[in-house]
Amino acid sequence: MSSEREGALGVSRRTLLAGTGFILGAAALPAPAKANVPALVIGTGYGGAVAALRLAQAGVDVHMVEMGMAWDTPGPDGKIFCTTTSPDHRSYWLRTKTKAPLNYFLGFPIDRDISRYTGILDAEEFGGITVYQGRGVGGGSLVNGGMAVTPKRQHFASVLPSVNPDEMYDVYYPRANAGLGVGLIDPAWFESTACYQYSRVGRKHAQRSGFPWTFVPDVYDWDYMKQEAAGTAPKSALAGEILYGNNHGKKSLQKTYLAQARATGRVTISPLHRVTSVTPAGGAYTVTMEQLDTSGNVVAVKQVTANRVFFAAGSVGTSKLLVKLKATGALPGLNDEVGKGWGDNGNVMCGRANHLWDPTGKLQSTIPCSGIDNWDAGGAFAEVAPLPTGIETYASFYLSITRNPYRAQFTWNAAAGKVELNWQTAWKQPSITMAKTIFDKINSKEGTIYRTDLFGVYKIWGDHLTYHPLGGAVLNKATDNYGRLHGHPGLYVIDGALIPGNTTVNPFVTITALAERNIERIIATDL
Ligand code: FAE
Repeated sequence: MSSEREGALGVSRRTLLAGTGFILGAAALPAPAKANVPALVIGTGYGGAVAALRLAQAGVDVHMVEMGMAWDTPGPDGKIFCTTTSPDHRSYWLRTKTKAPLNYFLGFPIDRDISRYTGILDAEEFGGITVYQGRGVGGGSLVNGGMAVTPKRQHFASVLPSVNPDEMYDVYYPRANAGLGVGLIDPAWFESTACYQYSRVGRKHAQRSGFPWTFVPDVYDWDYMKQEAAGTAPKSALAGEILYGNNHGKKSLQKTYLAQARATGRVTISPLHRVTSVTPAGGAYTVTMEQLDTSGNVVAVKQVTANRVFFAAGSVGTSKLLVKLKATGALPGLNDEVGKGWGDNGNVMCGRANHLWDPTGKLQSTIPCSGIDNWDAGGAFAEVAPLPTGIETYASFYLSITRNPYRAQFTWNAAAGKVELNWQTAWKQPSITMAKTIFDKINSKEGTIYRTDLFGVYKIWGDHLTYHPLGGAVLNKATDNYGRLHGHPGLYVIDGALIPGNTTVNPFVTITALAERNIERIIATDL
């Protein structure tokens, strides 16, 4: 990691060249600059990281293009990432005000002004929903809670109906879990540590109402968290870090798949480069990209020729690119499934107000470690989530993943020159109904009520957002059964866009495992 400080205009060119070995960042090159690469990966999240590592291990040189920053250089405060309690310019992607998922407290708005910067969390607004996504080298792994959940095998047919479950559960889920560094909290420590009192209260309430409660694995380094609690290591999960990055403890992709990919010597990365077009070029593809400064201005336009292009820009990023490229005639062979089958993984949030004799603790680890599983009976799996405010709130907070049936479509609005999503606000109602199968019962049993001060003035449900966008280029529909896009040999989708809207649990283990499966086949047969 470089010790060079980030200046007002962001990470220096020298730092990036040294830190990431990237080949396209040289602003001195005349624009458009031309280069040739065997394989180009758009995006550096889970799908992209798996593709890059496995291609490199197979001897293929890979270039990765990432619209967000490298996040490898400390800011003026000596830290790479800012906390949720003091968000600064690093927190949001090109916003002048924060847009916190939980945007009210005690009925008061908590969002604050920030300077516009290529920050780490994008709250991307469509007509009916705000979609939160990570921006930077590591994609969603930079901002997420690290909850690493493999769906129950009996539910897998509803997640990826065209994929053989045996190969997933015997080979690719284990491979993904190993590659990501997934682990479980020490159950004995869980029982004793102050920072999971909120989770123990969640368990007590779930079990008293007869719901199955379960530990949830995570990629956070649990031994490190014990050291945080003991005061022997700098705090991250215990200092309100999540959403805008964790300075310590979390095994993001930067520390796992991407570190391994770089170690092969075959992978280069261009941060702050946004792909805008991919067009056929005599058996290969011309990839056009804009280089951004840290205010979001385009400072150069570049073109690269690639033999193979992997779309790994995330469900929204990949879908937006493909829908635009099909509609504008750049990739005319794409089929009509492109843009379809998008879902929000049924995300909905709520809080419950506990009795004064049932505190959840003023110290709360930001890393959730448990959930309430009412999927089979009620269609909801609820994370027992933290409210790391630093004060006692007497609140229990939950993010539910539900069996929401609605699927939206991305379309190209030629007049506006942008891609739109037709998700409707009212489509969250089934998710609320399913979440209520858990929380109405708990409230009734405990004699408690819903919190109404967390998402607005007297608003119970956080139903305006998702953390888990899925679909838009669905496996075996927009692509073949291994992610090869129909109509354009050499183009692949390898991220959450492949998954048709729901994974029954948190999605990144499934995205990683599916990418492992698909890239193995692609390397064996296409290269
Ligand atoms: P993703 O990780 O989003 O990576 C796509 C990358 O492509 C990003 O780095 C983009 O900046 C980049 N990109 C997009 N467009 C372009 C372009 N045109 N040119 C260049 N680069 C581009 O995709 N999931 C879990 O399983 N457990 C959790 O605990 C969890 N918590 C979450 C908490 C939050 C706040 C959020 C936002 C998400 C959470 N998720 C969680 C979801 C998870 O992070 C997400 O499903 C994966 O990151 C999606 O992986 P992909 O590889 O599809």
